[in-house]
Amino acid sequence: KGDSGLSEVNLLKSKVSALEGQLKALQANFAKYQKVATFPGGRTVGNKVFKTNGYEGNFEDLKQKCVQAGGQLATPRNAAENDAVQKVAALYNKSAFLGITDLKTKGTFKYLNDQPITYSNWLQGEPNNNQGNENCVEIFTNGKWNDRACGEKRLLLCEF
Ligand code: 289
Ligand code: CA
Repeated sequence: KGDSGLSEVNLLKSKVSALEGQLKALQANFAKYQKVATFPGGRTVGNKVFKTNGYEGNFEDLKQKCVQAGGQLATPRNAAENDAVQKVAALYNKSAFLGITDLKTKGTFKYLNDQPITYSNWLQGEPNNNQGNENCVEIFTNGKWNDRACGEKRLLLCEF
């Protein structure tokens, strides 16, 4: 029993060592794919990836395209995430629609999961619901937000 206990420990040691090697290889490969995902139109904040492919469309079109790709429209939830989205928009010199609307609850902007927003970066004087027809949110290349008609065409910017 004593000997077999020792060989069991040695077996486990060699398994742990093999797993450590595999983890190291996986981490290196993950770092490579993070570079792929963010070159050139992407940014990461923590585990979130913000990415554009340069496409432009109206809100519904963009929303659908992000979901189809396995993500959702970019939804910055704090200043760091807003900075990342702003940098991608600035790279393409185009405003993008965010995953925020007041389509269901006029005057109260919500995330696409129907929760009220907990972070915003409105331009001074916004949201103003110009002509009573602005239920979507665009982010300008300077990072500020404006409510805008959902039928306008803006840059596709998804988060994953
Ligand atoms: O159609 C109105 C928009 O073009 C924008 O016009 C002005 O910049 C401001 O009134 C904005 O709030 C508005 O979204
Ligand atoms: Ca507006």
